Amino acid sequence: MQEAGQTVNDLPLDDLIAQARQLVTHASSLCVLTGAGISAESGVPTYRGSGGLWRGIDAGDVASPEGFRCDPQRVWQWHNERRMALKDVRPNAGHQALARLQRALEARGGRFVLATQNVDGLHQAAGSRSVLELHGSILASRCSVCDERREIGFEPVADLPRCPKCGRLMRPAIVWFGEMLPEDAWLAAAEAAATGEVFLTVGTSAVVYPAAGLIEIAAGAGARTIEVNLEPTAASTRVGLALRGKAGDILPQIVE
Ligand code: BV8
Ligand code: ZN
Repeated sequence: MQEAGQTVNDLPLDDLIAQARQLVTHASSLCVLTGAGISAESGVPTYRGSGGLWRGIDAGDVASPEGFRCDPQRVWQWHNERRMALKDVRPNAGHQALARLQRALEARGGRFVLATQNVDGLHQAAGSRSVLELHGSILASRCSVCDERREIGFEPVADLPRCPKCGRLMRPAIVWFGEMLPEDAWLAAAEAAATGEVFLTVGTSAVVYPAAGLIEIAAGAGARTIEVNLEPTAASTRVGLALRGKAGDILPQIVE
């Protein structure tokens, strides 16, 4: 039990996992937000941690509309390299635990919503269904002008792919800084966070908005909130249970 002055998060990790398991397995509605940390154990680099994707380069150059306008070749090259690096990457135990959790919860008539900031498609590869891709997908391209969209998978694309419909430049189907999130995905995620009984955030530093705002929406609506992350995040003081460790270790214990 907690000593005086201690918070629940000072309890041993096993106790916290037991409490999280209790909440998650009895929830009738659960909303999950994931970030790059859940794919780290699959070998996909995160953005801000050590070895992060954005170490040494300015995100604005390769993850903003201005960067694309300024040097589309460089942006496509950077995305081609990321996609080809994803070719041999597999979902890990963390992705698989969330896919199992969705099946179990839905089998007993519960409501499960998974919103991810990741663009790597690993939740879908693990069997998760109806994944809300808040920041789009690196495995697709879309026209920079019309609504044409093409799945491109892991294959390299021509230097500067052109839209088959209107001839303009195709771009990665990713949400860049300063761009709106896909409205349907965002609204579904915000509604799930506002109405869910339990909210679980996994592997995100919680610094990018509006995605990180889902944690506040859930907490503000009275949901029980749980964080699974390797290190403290901008949301750690806002959640009820903060579990420190690897998603691939902790999630299977919560879901088992
Ligand atoms: C918008 C492209 C405007 C995809 C990305 C000032 C204050 C507040 C907000 C703003 C501001 N100035 C501008 C803004 C808005 C801006 C924003 O939030 N900026 C932040 C950085 C300050 N947001 C936007 O621009 C968004 N759009 O606001 O629209 C608007 C409004 C109205 C009308 C018109 C327009 C768009 C945001 C999307 C940007 N796109 N990337 C790509 O290239 O991949 S963001 C980028 O960060 C990725 O998408 C990524 O998903 C996202 C979040 O990163 P994380 O997933 O959290 O990854 P990170 O590396 O940071 O953390 C990983 C964590 O995992 C770490 O904590 C680590 O400890 C942990 N971990 C590691 N290993 C493990 C682990 N945990 C568990 N297990 C492990 N094994
Ligand atoms: Zn077009």
